[in-house]
Amino acid sequence: MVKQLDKSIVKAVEELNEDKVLMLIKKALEMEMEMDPFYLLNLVKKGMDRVGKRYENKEYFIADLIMAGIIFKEVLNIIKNTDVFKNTQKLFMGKVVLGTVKGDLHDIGKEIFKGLMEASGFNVIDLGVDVPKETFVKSVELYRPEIVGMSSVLTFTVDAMKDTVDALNEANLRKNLFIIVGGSYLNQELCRYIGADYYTNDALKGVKKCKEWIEKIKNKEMQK
Ligand code: B12
Repeated sequence: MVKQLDKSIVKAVEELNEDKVLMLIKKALEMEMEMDPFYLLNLVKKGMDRVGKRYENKEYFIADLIMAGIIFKEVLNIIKNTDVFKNTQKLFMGKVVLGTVKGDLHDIGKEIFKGLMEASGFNVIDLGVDVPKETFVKSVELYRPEIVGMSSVLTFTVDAMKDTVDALNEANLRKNLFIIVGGSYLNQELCRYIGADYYTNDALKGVKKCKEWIEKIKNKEMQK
């Protein structure tokens, strides 16, 4: 039953059948015990990857990518009402400056990371999409966050990430600042090239790493 529902969700996303996707997601959430919101997000992501493949194969066009984006945002709106995205313990962990880098308009991954960080008690300063390095630098000067998060899913915007890290270094803002980058194409080698502290293709892993960083800073301060 559950496996069938999994397949139906991935397929409905791939076919860009908005009504069916939303109906199935609501149905899956009602089955609480069996479907956790993360698992559901991953199913939708799987469907999105297939949309991407169809776009590469020229079966789908830009309008279809736009539709895929709309569907994912609607799913996210539903899932954001679940406990996974709520700061139920009213924690305050620290500040994060977050944005999708210059040249890139994709924001779904960023929104997922933002929602999860807020649920974990972080104050997220969201700079939006297509964010120039200068805006990152100014925001770090202004808000003094413990973490900078950058998102990019277009391979050709990797240099925008590198340039942003370089600009933060040049502005002498790197001390005690953890830089985390996220995006589907990133890997260890690119992370080194960019000069970030950590990369991930998984928002949840990113949140875990950010929490570890905050713990590290707190421990350091206690030892002073
Ligand atoms: C929807 C979509 C769009 C929508 C985006 C809508 C929106 N609001 O975001 C629109 C229509 C705008 C779009 C436009 C384009 N797109 Co597009 N798009 C997609 C699609 C289908 C889904 C992307 C997505 O949201 N995935 C789901 C999210 C959840 O995944 P994610 O972003 O990877 O995020 C996860 C992790 O990476 C991580 N993460 C992400 N960011 C961060 C940040 C931090 C700090 C952390 C810790 C983690 C983290 O967490 C997330 C969940 O775990 C992909 C295909 C695909 N396979 O991804 C193509 C894709 C990314 N697009 C592509 C292309 C080519 C384009 C265009 C250039 C098309 C064109 N000719 O105009 C334009 C570029 C516009 C621009 N300048 O940005 C290519 C990129 C290829 C490449 N080599 O770079 C892809 C891969 C399609 C393909 N297979 O060809 N697109």
